[in-house]
Amino acid sequence: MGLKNMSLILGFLGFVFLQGLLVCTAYNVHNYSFIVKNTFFERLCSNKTMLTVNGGFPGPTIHVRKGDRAYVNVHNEASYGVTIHWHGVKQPRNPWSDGPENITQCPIKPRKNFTYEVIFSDEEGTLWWHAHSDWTRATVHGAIVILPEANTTYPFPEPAAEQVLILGKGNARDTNFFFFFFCYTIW
Ligand SMILES: [Cu+2]
Repeated sequence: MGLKNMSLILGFLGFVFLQGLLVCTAYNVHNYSFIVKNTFFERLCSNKTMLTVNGGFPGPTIHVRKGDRAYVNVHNEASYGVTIHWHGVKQPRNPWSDGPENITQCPIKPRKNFTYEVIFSDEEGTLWWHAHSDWTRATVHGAIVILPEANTTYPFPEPAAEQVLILGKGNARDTNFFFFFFCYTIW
Protein backbone atom coordinates (compact mmCIF):
# COMPACT_ATOMS: atom_id res chain seq x y z
CA MET A 1 0.00 0.00 0.00
CA GLY A 2 1.43 3.31 -1.02
CA LEU A 3 2.15 6.12 1.42
CA LYS A 4 -0.61 8.22 -0.15
CA ASN A 5 -3.25 5.50 0.34
CA MET A 6 -2.12 4.93 3.91
CA SER A 7 -2.46 8.60 4.80
CA LEU A 8 -5.92 8.68 3.19
CA ILE A 9 -7.06 5.71 5.28
CA LEU A 10 -5.62 7.21 8.48
CA GLY A 11 -7.31 10.52 7.70
CA PHE A 12 -10.64 8.77 7.16
CA LEU A 13 -10.31 6.80 10.43
CA GLY A 14 -9.46 9.99 12.30
CA PHE A 15 -12.57 11.66 10.86
CA VAL A 16 -14.78 8.72 11.92
CA PHE A 17 -13.25 8.81 15.43
CA LEU A 18 -13.92 12.54 15.83
CA GLN A 19 -17.50 12.12 14.60
CA GLY A 20 -17.96 9.38 17.19
CA LEU A 21 -16.68 11.68 19.91
CA LEU A 22 -19.10 14.39 18.83
CA VAL A 23 -22.04 11.97 18.92
CA CYS A 24 -20.99 10.73 22.39
CA THR A 25 -20.86 14.27 23.82
CA ALA A 26 -24.07 15.50 22.18
CA TYR A 27 -26.55 17.21 24.48
CA ASN A 28 -29.35 19.66 23.98
CA VAL A 29 -28.86 23.30 24.92
CA HIS A 30 -31.68 25.37 26.41
CA ASN A 31 -31.59 29.14 26.75
CA TYR A 32 -33.58 31.10 29.31
CA SER A 33 -33.81 34.75 30.19
CA PHE A 34 -34.62 35.54 33.82
CA ILE A 35 -35.53 39.14 34.66
CA VAL A 36 -35.45 39.70 38.41
CA LYS A 37 -37.73 42.61 39.23
CA ASN A 38 -40.24 43.95 41.70
CA THR A 39 -43.80 42.97 40.83
CA PHE A 40 -47.10 44.04 42.36
CA PHE A 41 -49.19 41.17 43.76
CA GLU A 42 -52.29 40.62 45.79
CA ARG A 43 -51.64 37.77 48.23
CA LEU A 44 -53.12 36.74 51.57
CA CYS A 45 -55.74 39.52 51.35
CA SER A 46 -53.18 42.30 51.05
CA ASN A 47 -51.35 44.08 48.27
CA LYS A 48 -47.62 44.03 48.18
CA THR A 49 -44.64 44.41 45.91
CA MET A 50 -42.27 41.49 45.87
CA LEU A 51 -39.26 40.30 43.94
CA THR A 52 -40.05 37.87 41.10
CA VAL A 53 -38.51 36.36 37.99
CA ASN A 54 -40.27 37.45 34.79
CA GLY A 55 -43.17 38.76 36.87
CA GLY A 56 -44.28 35.29 37.97
CA PHE A 57 -44.71 33.78 41.41
CA PRO A 58 -43.39 31.12 41.31
CA GLY A 59 -40.97 31.82 38.49
CA PRO A 60 -40.61 29.96 35.18
CA THR A 61 -40.11 26.19 35.08
CA ILE A 62 -36.92 24.96 33.43
CA HIS A 63 -37.50 21.89 31.23
CA VAL A 64 -34.53 19.74 30.21
CA ARG A 65 -33.58 16.13 29.64
CA LYS A 66 -30.96 14.24 31.61
CA GLY A 67 -27.47 15.34 30.51
CA ASP A 68 -28.66 18.56 28.84
CA ARG A 69 -27.26 22.02 29.44
CA ALA A 70 -29.11 25.27 30.19
CA TYR A 71 -27.82 28.80 29.82
CA VAL A 72 -29.78 31.18 32.02
CA ASN A 73 -29.11 34.86 31.53
CA VAL A 74 -30.16 36.61 34.73
CA HIS A 75 -30.86 40.33 34.42
CA ASN A 76 -31.05 42.05 37.77
CA GLU A 77 -33.59 44.86 37.81
CA ALA A 78 -33.88 44.79 41.60
CA SER A 79 -32.33 47.47 43.78
CA TYR A 80 -29.86 45.10 45.44
CA GLY A 81 -27.58 42.23 44.45
CA VAL A 82 -28.91 38.73 43.77
CA THR A 83 -27.67 35.29 42.76
CA ILE A 84 -29.52 32.17 41.62
CA HIS A 85 -28.76 28.63 42.84
CA TRP A 86 -29.75 25.43 41.02
CA HIS A 87 -30.79 23.28 43.92
CA GLY A 88 -29.73 19.64 43.62
CA VAL A 89 -27.88 20.06 40.33
CA LYS A 90 -24.37 18.71 40.90
CA GLN A 91 -22.70 20.91 38.27
CA PRO A 92 -19.54 18.78 37.85
CA ARG A 93 -16.42 20.92 37.59
CA ASN A 94 -18.58 24.00 37.24
CA PRO A 95 -18.80 25.68 40.67
CA TRP A 96 -18.79 29.17 39.21
CA SER A 97 -22.38 28.73 38.12
CA ASP A 98 -23.59 27.23 41.41
CA GLY A 99 -24.88 30.52 42.78
CA PRO A 100 -24.15 30.91 46.53
CA GLU A 101 -23.65 34.61 47.09
CA ASN A 102 -20.11 35.63 48.06
CA ILE A 103 -18.94 32.00 48.00
CA THR A 104 -18.70 31.05 44.34
CA GLN A 105 -19.65 34.42 42.89
CA CYS A 106 -20.26 38.04 43.77
CA PRO A 107 -23.91 39.12 43.72
CA ILE A 108 -25.19 40.31 40.36
CA LYS A 109 -25.37 44.05 40.83
CA PRO A 110 -28.52 46.06 40.05
CA ARG A 111 -28.87 46.73 36.29
CA LYS A 112 -26.25 44.08 35.50
CA ASN A 113 -26.64 40.55 34.14
CA PHE A 114 -24.86 37.22 34.44
CA THR A 115 -25.26 34.05 32.37
CA TYR A 116 -25.26 30.80 34.33
CA GLU A 117 -24.18 27.59 32.64
CA VAL A 118 -26.21 24.85 34.31
CA ILE A 119 -24.72 21.43 33.58
CA PHE A 120 -27.06 18.51 34.15
CA SER A 121 -25.30 15.17 34.64
CA ASP A 122 -27.08 12.24 36.29
CA GLU A 123 -30.04 14.15 37.72
CA GLU A 124 -33.50 12.96 36.75
CA GLY A 125 -36.83 14.09 38.19
CA THR A 126 -37.96 17.39 39.67
CA LEU A 127 -35.61 19.86 41.37
CA TRP A 128 -35.86 23.60 41.90
CA TRP A 129 -33.93 26.83 41.54
CA HIS A 130 -33.98 29.74 43.96
CA ALA A 131 -32.28 33.03 44.74
CA HIS A 132 -29.32 32.56 47.07
CA SER A 133 -28.99 35.96 48.69
CA ASP A 134 -30.60 36.92 51.99
CA TRP A 135 -34.33 36.18 51.92
CA THR A 136 -34.83 36.79 48.23
CA ARG A 137 -35.37 33.05 47.76
CA ALA A 138 -38.73 33.43 49.48
CA THR A 139 -40.26 34.80 46.29
CA VAL A 140 -37.58 34.15 43.67
CA HIS A 141 -37.84 30.43 42.97
CA GLY A 142 -39.21 27.91 40.50
CA ALA A 143 -39.07 24.28 39.38
CA ILE A 144 -36.62 22.32 37.22
CA VAL A 145 -38.14 19.33 35.43
CA ILE A 146 -35.53 16.84 34.18
CA LEU A 147 -36.95 14.18 31.88
CA PRO A 148 -35.13 10.94 31.05
CA GLU A 149 -32.69 11.00 28.15
CA ALA A 150 -34.22 10.82 24.68
CA ASN A 151 -34.94 7.27 23.52
CA THR A 152 -34.79 5.93 27.06
CA THR A 153 -37.70 4.82 29.19
CA TYR A 154 -39.11 5.89 32.53
CA PRO A 155 -38.58 3.52 35.47
CA PHE A 156 -42.38 3.24 35.55
CA PRO A 157 -45.18 3.35 32.94
CA GLU A 158 -44.88 6.57 30.95
CA PRO A 159 -47.33 9.14 32.31
CA ALA A 160 -49.97 10.67 30.07
CA ALA A 161 -49.44 14.16 31.49
CA GLU A 162 -47.61 16.03 34.21
CA GLN A 163 -48.37 18.91 36.53
CA VAL A 164 -45.75 20.80 38.55
CA LEU A 165 -46.90 21.63 42.07
CA ILE A 166 -44.98 24.10 44.25
CA LEU A 167 -45.94 24.53 47.88
CA GLY A 168 -44.81 27.61 49.79
CA LYS A 169 -45.65 29.27 53.06
CA GLY A 170 -45.59 32.99 53.72
CA ASN A 171 -46.92 35.82 55.79
CA ALA A 172 -48.17 39.21 54.75
CA ARG A 173 -46.21 41.30 57.22
CA ASP A 174 -42.99 41.65 55.36
CA THR A 175 -41.91 41.98 51.76
CA ASN A 176 -39.63 38.97 52.22
CA PHE A 177 -41.83 35.96 52.91
CA PHE A 178 -40.54 33.35 55.30
CA PHE A 179 -41.31 30.09 53.61
CA PHE A 180 -40.97 26.37 53.32
CA PHE A 181 -40.68 25.05 49.84
CA PHE A 182 -41.55 21.77 48.23
CA CYS A 183 -41.58 20.96 44.60
CA TYR A 184 -43.14 17.95 42.95
CA THR A 185 -44.05 16.79 39.55
CA ILE A 186 -47.27 14.83 39.70
CA TRP A 187 -47.23 12.10 37.10
CU1 LIG B 1 -31.06 25.35 47.50
